Amino acid sequence: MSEPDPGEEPELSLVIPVYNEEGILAESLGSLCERLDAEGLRYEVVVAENGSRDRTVEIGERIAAERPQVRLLRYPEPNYGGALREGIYRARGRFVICEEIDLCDVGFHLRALEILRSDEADVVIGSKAMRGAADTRPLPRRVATRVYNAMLRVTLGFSGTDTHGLKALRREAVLPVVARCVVEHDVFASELVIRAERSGLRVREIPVTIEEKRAPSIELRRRVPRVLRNLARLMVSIHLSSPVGSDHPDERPH
Ligand SMILES: Nc1nc2c(ncn2[C@@H]2O[C@H](COP(=O)(O)OP(=O)(O)O)[C@@H](O)[C@H]2O)c(=O)[nH]1
Ligand SMILES: [Mg+2]
Repeated sequence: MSEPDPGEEPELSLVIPVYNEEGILAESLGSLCERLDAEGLRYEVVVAENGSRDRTVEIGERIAAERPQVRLLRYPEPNYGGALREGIYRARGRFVICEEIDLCDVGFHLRALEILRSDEADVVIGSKAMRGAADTRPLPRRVATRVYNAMLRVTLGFSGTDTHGLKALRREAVLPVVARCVVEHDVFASELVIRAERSGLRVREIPVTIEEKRAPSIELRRRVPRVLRNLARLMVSIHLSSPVGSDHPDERPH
C-alpha cells in the first residue's frame, strides 16, 4: 500500500473496495475528494483493490500519487469482504465509512459523522430498504435486498433492514468485532453488522437514496450460490459457537 502521509491523523477514513473499475474510478474519486475538501473534513480514502484485470491499479496509483489523502491497498485475493476488512484494519481515522465506488454518497457521510461525533451510535447503516429510503436499482436487485435481509432476520435474529453497502463505524468499538468475523466475500459486510448488534454495540439505520453510477460487475444469479454458502457458514458459526447474547467480547473463547 502507498505510504500514509505522516502528517496529522485523519478523523475519517473512507474504505472503498474496488475491482475492475477503470470506467469510473478516476471520476468518482476525483469528485469525492473535491466534495470532502469543500466540507473541510480531515479524511483519507483507502482504495482496497484486488486482482483487477483492467487499468484500475494503474489509475489508482496515479490518483494516489496526485492526492495525498488517497492510499491504494492491494489485497492478494479476489475477495470483496477480505479487501474491506483489510481496509478497515489499515484505516487510521477514528471513524471509518465503508463506501462503494459506484455510490460515493457524501450526504450519507455527513449525516453519519454527525451521529458518530455526538456519540449516539457505534455503527450507522445507510439502509436501502427502510422507510424514507429511495432505491433506484432494478426490481430484481431491490427484491434480492429485501429477501436477503429477511433471511438474516429469520436465521440470525438481525433486527434491521439492510447490511450490505454504506456503513459508518466507530473504529475502536468495531475492531474487536471485525476480528471475530469468519466469512468472506459479500457476506462479511452482513456478518460485521450482525456481530456488532449481537455484541451490544449501538447500531442505527438511516435511510439513503441509491443511484448507482453503473450496473454491478457480477450478475445477481452468479452471486446467489456463493452468498448462500457463506450465509450457511455464518449461521453455523454464530449458532454453534456463540448462542444469542454470547457474542460479547468478554465472553468469547480466548
Ligand atoms: N476489492 C474488491 N472490490 C470489489 C469486488 N467486487 C466488487 N467490488 C467493489 O465493491 C463495490 C460494490 O460493487 P458492485 O459491483 O456495485 O456491487 P453491489 O454492492 O451489489 O452494488 C464497488 O466499489 C466494487 O468495485 C471484489 O471482488 N474485490
Ligand atoms: Mg453497486
